[in-house]
Amino acid sequence: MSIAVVITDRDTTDLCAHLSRLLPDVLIQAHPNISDPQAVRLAVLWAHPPGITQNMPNLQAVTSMGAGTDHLDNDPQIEPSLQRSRIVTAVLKHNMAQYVLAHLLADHRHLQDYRLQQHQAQWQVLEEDQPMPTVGFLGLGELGGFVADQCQALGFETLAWTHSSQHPDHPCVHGEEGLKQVCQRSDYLVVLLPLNQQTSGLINQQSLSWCKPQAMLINVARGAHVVEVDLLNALDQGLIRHAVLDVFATEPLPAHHPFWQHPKITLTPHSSARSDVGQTAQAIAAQYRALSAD
Ligand code: OXD
Repeated sequence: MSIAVVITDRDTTDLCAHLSRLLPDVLIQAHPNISDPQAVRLAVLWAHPPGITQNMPNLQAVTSMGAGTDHLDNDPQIEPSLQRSRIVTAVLKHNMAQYVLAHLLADHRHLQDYRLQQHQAQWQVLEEDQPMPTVGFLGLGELGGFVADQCQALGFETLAWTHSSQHPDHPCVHGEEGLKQVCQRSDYLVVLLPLNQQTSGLINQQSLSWCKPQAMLINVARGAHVVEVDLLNALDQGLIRHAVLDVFATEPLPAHHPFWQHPKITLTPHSSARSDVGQTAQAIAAQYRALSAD
């Protein structure tokens, strides 16, 4: 019995070593050295070559190494009969909340402006006595819900656009009218949706035109949620004030992409919420043990 670790965008030596310690009787095979594909019962996939599971005839389950599962959904050769899961560790959730709050608080508390004032030896309070801003969430799943909780704990108002679910602490709206409401009411609009046919291109000319001119967009989901040219136009026309982007249609972001130099864009290299190796290995081992117990 074996686990295949098919993760192509980072070194997996540590992860495999952790797994071997947790599951000493299980053969851990790391891509591209999968010498016994027949033995594989669980495949851990991230940025995997599509079709890779085709030659694992005894595969029972696939799991995404992260929160997103679009790479599983987009691989038509993953048999529908296979169990699918994902790995959302506590570290991943904390990192995501830290990332969103770091940008939100830096903006809300004028950190950049105070830094400029400091250079000019200027003493001026920028905070005004105003209601706390509203953070709108597109998507309120495991990650969105956690980040929304942290925002609320710091006094921000929250509002969420969900498919149909309600939440005890965060008001939720649905459908096109709901999307319009969230865009219209949010000072910060956080995208934390799964990527699928319904959500691809959701941040487009129309939804951006519903936003407040002072709104900040924070996309930590997938690049394909945003129609890039529409975002550039919206920023240039002042439909929104700023965009914080951690994910892009093409990653790494090509060297000549207009996002790099845009004064109203802050970007990071898909670094918002990485998980740690220890917790990831524990989660994979638990999924494997559950399979073997079936
Ligand atoms: C994830 C990611 O889906 O890091 O976990 O993008």
